[in-house]
Amino acid sequence: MKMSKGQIGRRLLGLAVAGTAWGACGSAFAELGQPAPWEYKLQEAASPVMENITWFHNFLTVLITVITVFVLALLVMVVVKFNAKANPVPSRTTHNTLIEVAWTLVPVLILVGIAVPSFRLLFLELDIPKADLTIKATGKQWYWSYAYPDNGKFEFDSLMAQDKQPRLLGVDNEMVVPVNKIVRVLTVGADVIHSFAVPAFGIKIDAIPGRLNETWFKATKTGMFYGQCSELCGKDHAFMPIAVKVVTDQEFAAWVEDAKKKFASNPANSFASIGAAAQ
Ligand SMILES: [Cu+2]
Repeated sequence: MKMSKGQIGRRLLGLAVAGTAWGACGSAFAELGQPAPWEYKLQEAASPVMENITWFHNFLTVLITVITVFVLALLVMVVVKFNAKANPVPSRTTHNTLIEVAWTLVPVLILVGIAVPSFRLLFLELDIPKADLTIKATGKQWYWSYAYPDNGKFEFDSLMAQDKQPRLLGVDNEMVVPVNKIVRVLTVGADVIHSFAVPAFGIKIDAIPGRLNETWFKATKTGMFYGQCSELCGKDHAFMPIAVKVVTDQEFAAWVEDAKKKFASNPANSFASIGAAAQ
């Protein structure tokens, strides 16, 4: 079937409109703590670190857009004004001190402007504040185990639950944390390298066998927040989600009491009972 120019134009216009509509859907369906269909932006921030990451990302996006448009404009100007037809007798100018100083200094200043907030963000992520509680996340093939050494030394496994929503992110036992408290997360790998990542909190840290890594987050909103193992760790790498439930202080205290009983029979907790027996 041959299309006229008008038909092709209308088809292209239709595609552009559809693309814009998808884009709009992405933001319309954006949900806190989990991915949304056609989402193209970062997940909504639920921690100070993620708020900073989002700001830095937006800042860089604006900056590179301005630079790219500026360079494109210069190129278009050169093509139009200085081609052989429009400019048959080229200028023989070889140096211009002012412009040479400018095109050296301006990029340096831009890089300094990027470096300052970049380092500030790095320090925010890596300089771990005094923690209100510590949770140890152990990556295993292919699920996570969470230990609460500050709250009764219990540990439990968190496996993906097929029947739970959101699909491939729901788990049987969520990691539970109190809202507005600084949580220190220790990560370790039991077998191979995994990676503990929760986008809404802006954390992603490798869980390596024989090495304890640490990071932190302060969840500023209650609700469910999902992440995934982010280091290719074997055949079920895609099926070891991370689900973090952020609750109030009272709810957290109640959960700790329940969890101590519920997970008492977990063989992983034997270290606690051995410790008690030795005393
Ligand atoms: Cu993994």
